Amino acid sequence: MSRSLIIAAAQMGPIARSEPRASAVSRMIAMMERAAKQGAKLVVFPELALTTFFPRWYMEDQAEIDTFFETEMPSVETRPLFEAAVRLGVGFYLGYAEKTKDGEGRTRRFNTSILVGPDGTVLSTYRKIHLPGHSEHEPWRAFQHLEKRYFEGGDLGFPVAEAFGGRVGMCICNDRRWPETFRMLGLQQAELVLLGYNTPVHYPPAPEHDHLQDFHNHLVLQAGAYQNGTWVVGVAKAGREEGCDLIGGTCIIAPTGEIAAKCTTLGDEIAIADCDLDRCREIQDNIFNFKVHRQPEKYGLLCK
Ligand code: ING
Repeated sequence: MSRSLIIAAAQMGPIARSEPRASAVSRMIAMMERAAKQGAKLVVFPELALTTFFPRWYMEDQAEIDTFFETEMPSVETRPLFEAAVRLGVGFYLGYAEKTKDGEGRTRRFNTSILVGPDGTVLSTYRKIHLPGHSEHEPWRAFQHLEKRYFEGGDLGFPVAEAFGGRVGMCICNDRRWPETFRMLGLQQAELVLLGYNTPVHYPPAPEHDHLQDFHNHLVLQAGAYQNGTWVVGVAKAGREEGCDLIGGTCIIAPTGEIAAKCTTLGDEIAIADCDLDRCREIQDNIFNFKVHRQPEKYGLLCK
């Protein structure tokens, strides 16, 4: 019996700055219900899926910035999503801005994702490690990208959890561009890597690459999948959000690097694939059999 898992990538169109979390949550529940009708057991939502992508603005008032963060999960507004998951017997990946207190009572802020089981429990938490953009106001840019200002770098490493019958890892947006992300998960035998992203078409430091954003998105997802023999699900917050065009390109990639399913719009849309986790063996036991072929003693520079 193969370990097949029907997965839905649930792309979201724009979320307006004024859009209440309840609205984003009801959009997600609608997609979760459609996915469940098609047999999906796991639904993947985008990065920062509860609000508009607020790092595009320079803000100084911490109280205003904090309106985009969640201080509990689930919260009153997100509980309906957890309840829908239990009702439908479906798990999900959710990206959101996490505001929390650490052991010493200090306030911490992360760009976070969670993996939630069909019983509504949080199975795994990840905090974004590669924060792109800048930390000071740069008015020359058409829009800001202040993730380095509003978030701290993740402190949970790259966890892989036993879930949904396989080994499931997570990352977030810019993480996908770094081969180290996928290799850290691959070295833990990940069979499924879930990630959400908010990727503007326009990249102010190199506008000559704007036309390559969709190509680079699939390039890194397909490479990450193939070079580590894992399924990869990449889910966009897409479309023109508060005047900023975000790419779509939501897709499910097989361990061979092939695109198994993808979205074709820039709105709320699900793409579904039947993911046989045993197919990871085709790659992990052969071309990328790390034990047999990998030469870590030659890679010292990688961790300098
Ligand atoms: N967004 C973008 C990403 O890495 C970016 C930032 C855009 C980097 C375009 C390079 C080019 O997809 C987030 N949220 O990381």
